Amino acid sequence: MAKPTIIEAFERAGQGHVFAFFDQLVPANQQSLLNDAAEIDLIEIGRLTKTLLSKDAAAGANLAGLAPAPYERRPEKGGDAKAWAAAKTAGEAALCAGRVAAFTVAGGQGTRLGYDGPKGTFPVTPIKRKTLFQVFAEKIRAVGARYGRPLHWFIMTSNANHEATEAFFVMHAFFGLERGQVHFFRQGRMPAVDLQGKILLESKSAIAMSPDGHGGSLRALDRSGALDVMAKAGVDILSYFQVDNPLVRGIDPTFIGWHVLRGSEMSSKMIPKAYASEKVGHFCTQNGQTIVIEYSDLPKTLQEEIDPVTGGLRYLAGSIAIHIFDTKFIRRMAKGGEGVALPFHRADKKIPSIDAAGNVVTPDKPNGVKFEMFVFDALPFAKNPVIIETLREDDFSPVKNAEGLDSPKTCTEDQLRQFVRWLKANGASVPTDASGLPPFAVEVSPLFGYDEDSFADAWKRLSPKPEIKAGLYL
Ligand code: UD2
Repeated sequence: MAKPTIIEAFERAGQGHVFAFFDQLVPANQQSLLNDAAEIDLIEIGRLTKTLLSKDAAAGANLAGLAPAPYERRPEKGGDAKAWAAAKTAGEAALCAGRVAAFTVAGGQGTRLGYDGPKGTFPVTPIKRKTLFQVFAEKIRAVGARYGRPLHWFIMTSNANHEATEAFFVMHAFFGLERGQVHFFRQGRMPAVDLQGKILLESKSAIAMSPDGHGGSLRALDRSGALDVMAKAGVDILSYFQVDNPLVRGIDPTFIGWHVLRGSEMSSKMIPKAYASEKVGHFCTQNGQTIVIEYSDLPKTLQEEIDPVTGGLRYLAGSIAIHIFDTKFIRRMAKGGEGVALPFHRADKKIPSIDAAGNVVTPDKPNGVKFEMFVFDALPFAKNPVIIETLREDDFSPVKNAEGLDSPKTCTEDQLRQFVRWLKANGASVPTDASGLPPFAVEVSPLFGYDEDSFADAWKRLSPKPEIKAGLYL
């Protein structure tokens, strides 16, 4: 049999070892190895190993001319109240016109949480133990009902969790959403390489492949046909959020309105960092462009630098991974072209693999490199990017770790505080401690109220008002 051309291409690229065991494999395994190989862009891998594995790459982020990025302050913090009100009106109009869809990136592995299964299937609410996916689904349903236009919801999965994610939605009848409104697609994969740039094998018949990062969502949205679905449905505004954050206002009219009124191609929310080393990205400017520098790339001195005018942190604006995209911008980024591409970041990892003799290697220190794209790296390519301030307590309480910071416990408590804030703002009396936490659990379904406005409306209609006590579920 003639040698498949793909094997020759790998040999020419210095990656012929990938097929070292090919002749020993049964035909089905040969095919699956060829399929893995077909996903790989050898030119891209060649470029990445040259640039990211070089000594210069270890120098870290370029900090020349870096400054904190400007952002729109909230009205109560000195921002322009009229502009915020106008944004809300514009955002509501976009929702009524059916221009908005929701987008959740859910391709991550959830390793830090130690949870086996798609992260979106993790239960988070205090009483009903609704999963992350159910919370988002109910918010999206409720927004659609409020503005009279059901929203499409796009969910990016990975090879590892795609089937399980779809099956979960089927099992739960799509949480009351129309089946045709929920769209799943897989993100792309990248091969891991060893420290010399050689592609690693997971087994004799499989390449060590891993998800290409949430930045891969832009090309996956294009490749999967999701952008075409949006175009057909008249959607040009895509609201992006992460699967780990049940507090997020996934669809926020005011944020949408800022995006629309500014003619922005990509907009982002910031929160003031709680402390200097908080693990969020930093909104900065450099050479007239807006960029995000990840916490791990910003030197400690800059993370801790004090602004002489405000007396607070100079690099205050934390990125909580909430963005809005113009769909034409996504298409442009996905197509790429001269100088238009998200960069890859290098992550050194312990990668289970086989060696040249075919023996299994279980490394105890990083033996290879994974390549990932970050979605916030699209910001410098966007026209008129706008960053708005949001309140942490209304937008951000992720579940990342099994214990301690950003854990199921802190997230449950933040949900409780939010429910109680809404109740109190509408005249109910609820005992709380100094942090706003009640001594018992209550829960508000997103279908009752998903933000302060929708809650206030539903509460007004409620007669008689219920007693606020342990176990109350609205
Ligand atoms: C991310 C941001 C950080 C901050 C924080 C807020 C990066 C590099 N850092 O940190 O700046 O905004 O979130 O919570 O993004 N995902 C995929 N496919 C992938 C990788 C990730 O879909 O290949 C999804 C994942 O399912 C999750 C989200 O992206 O929804 C964030 O992933 P993460 O947990 O790796 O991000 P983290 O916490 O390091």
